Amino acid sequence: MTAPYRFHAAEISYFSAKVRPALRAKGIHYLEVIPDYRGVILPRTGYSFIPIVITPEDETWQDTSTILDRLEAREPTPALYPTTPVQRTIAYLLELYADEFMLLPAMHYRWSFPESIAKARADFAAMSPEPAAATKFATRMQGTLPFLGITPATIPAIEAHLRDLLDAMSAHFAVHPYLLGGRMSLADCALMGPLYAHLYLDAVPGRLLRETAPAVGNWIERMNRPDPDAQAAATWLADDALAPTLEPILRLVGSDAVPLILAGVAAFEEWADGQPADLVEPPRGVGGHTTSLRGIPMDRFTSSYTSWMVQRPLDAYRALDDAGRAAVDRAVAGTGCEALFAFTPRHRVEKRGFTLALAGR
Ligand SMILES: N[C@@H](CCC(=O)N[C@@H](CS)C(=O)NCC(=O)O)C(=O)O
Repeated sequence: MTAPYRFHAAEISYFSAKVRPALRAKGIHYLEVIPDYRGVILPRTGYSFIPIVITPEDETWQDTSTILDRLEAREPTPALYPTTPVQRTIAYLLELYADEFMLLPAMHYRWSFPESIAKARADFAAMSPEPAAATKFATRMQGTLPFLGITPATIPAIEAHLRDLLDAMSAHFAVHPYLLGGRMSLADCALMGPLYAHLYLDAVPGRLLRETAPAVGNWIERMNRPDPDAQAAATWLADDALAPTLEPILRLVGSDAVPLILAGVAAFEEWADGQPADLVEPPRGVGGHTTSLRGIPMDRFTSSYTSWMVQRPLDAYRALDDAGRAAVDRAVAGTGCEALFAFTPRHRVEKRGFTLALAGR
């Protein structure tokens, strides 16, 4: 038997929750271990992010999008990435939404309510041999709320978005077990980050989910315990179709998330325009910008990483032939998601090792 993959991850970690169902659905021989920051993660990546995956050949994978891309290439069955134009592009779009926008309700519901805060702090402390370090980390996470745009003024819009999403997902899961039909995809995996690791496990939103959206709870449990044989035998909807019940979800993405994400990318591009030609590695945060959610102004820090994430659905869309792009255009018509596919970035961001760099420099 070959050595197992080693997955440095945590149950209450957003991005760990995105990768875990993929490892399980593919029936991969892996061990989930408590993150070893000092001994493994920092020396191998230069960063303190989880999750990371160490392969049987001792390669280090960091960043869940990269991890899932590589896992799909090495362990293709059951596939998580559709190969048909509409389903493939929508899977990347929902990954972008889950990773970038859903941080708002996930971080709000974890860090705005005393009951949630107390549980999250205790959960962090339990994960760490150094309770003082866990407390420091929790305080730092709590402190990021205003930088993400989570303030008393914007909270009602963030909460309204989540309620609408839970309603739309409940209606969808009443008909289909997964977002694209009969089996899980990249889109389901990505949405497990906010919906499982934060909203299901945290005290206050955990009650909201269980009381108002049991079908979402059932999807979460299914996602975390997939049967690889059943996944391999199941299919996404035939003929590259999207379920009619997915459309309300795409409308929420298009009306609330796409404008907010594009405002962040526009601010990054403006920053990048003004940088000297020898500036290669953008910092993670490059100042701030103002956007809005449901008509409420929102100030946020400008993240270089958002530009990298936006490229994923855009690259998938641009790789299609004319007929494929036309099919995607028809699928998103009227949802607001058209604005994303119409966007052409001036700056391309790429990964060099584990670090982001401005392409061509
Ligand atoms: N884009 C990265 C994000 C990873 C990430 O932000 N992980 C969180 C835990 S869910 C973390 O380690 N945060 C530490 C920090 O922000 O210092 C990915 O997809 O893996």
